[in-house]
Amino acid sequence: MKDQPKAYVIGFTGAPGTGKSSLVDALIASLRKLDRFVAVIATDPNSPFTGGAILGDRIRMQRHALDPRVFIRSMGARGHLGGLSLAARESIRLLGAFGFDPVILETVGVGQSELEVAAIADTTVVVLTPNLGDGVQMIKAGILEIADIFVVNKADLEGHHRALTELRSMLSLSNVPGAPKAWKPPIIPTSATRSEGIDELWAAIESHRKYLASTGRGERLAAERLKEETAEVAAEIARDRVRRALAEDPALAERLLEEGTPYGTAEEILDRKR
Ligand SMILES: Nc1nc2c(ncn2[C@@H]2O[C@H](COP(=O)(O)OP(=O)(O)OP(=O)(O)O)[C@@H](O)[C@H]2O)c(=O)[nH]1
Ligand SMILES: [Mg+2]
Repeated sequence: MKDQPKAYVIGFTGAPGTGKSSLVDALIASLRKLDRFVAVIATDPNSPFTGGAILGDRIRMQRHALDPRVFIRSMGARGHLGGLSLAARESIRLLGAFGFDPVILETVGVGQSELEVAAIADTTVVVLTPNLGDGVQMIKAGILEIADIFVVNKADLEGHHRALTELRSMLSLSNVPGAPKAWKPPIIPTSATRSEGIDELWAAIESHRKYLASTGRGERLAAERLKEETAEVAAEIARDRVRRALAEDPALAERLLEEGTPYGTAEEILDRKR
């Protein structure tokens, strides 16, 4: 495991249409100039299949489609063991082993999905736009804690300056007293469609990566993640065993219905020798 090449994982999250795919597309172009092999996994937690918005994502990154050193795939939520995050983590490991670095994860920030991205990514980029309506909502939803970097995209649109100012003041207000945080999430203005601010964004990602490496925080987080993933996989395996046992053993299922003892029955099934 220690000898396996491991991809650095960058998560992009933000409200629908903030420009995540456009930013990733611009970033891929910069990274290809550095001769990096880049992989992108676009996930849509709302979609059972890979279509709809995700199709738009693929089109947005079309110009890289024929480059063998760029890997772009979409994932829907259903049909994966334990849902999206387990499937994404397994894919990231494989892509890392194949020499892709970084792996970029794009997820629409709705509900829990941005928290899932943050749990997987080494660096989480939260994308906002001058229409800070969505910004304020995101911040209410606890996005503040998960952002390692804020991007205010669509710098070419009116209201961008105000959006930056608002976000800055929101961030300074939210500074709760106590130990100062070692990492202060920078705010990067970008225009994805004009490819502006992309180098600054990459520089911010690099400096976050260096921060994680130099403080040992990256290693601690990776260890925590591996443990948590193992627990999630174990839960999935257990769930599967219990479902199968109940389906294959009508007597057991009947006894469960009579006695109404889910805990006891679950333990009984998991205690069985396989
Ligand atoms: N003016 C302007 N428009 C942009 C910019 N970046 C993206 N857009 C446009 O915003 C729209 C949405 O861009 P996407 O990159 O698909 O946004 P997204 O966040 O990936 O969207 P979802 O995946 O559907 O959540 C497209 O029409 C883009 O052309 C920008 O910097 N400036
Ligand atoms: Mg997109």
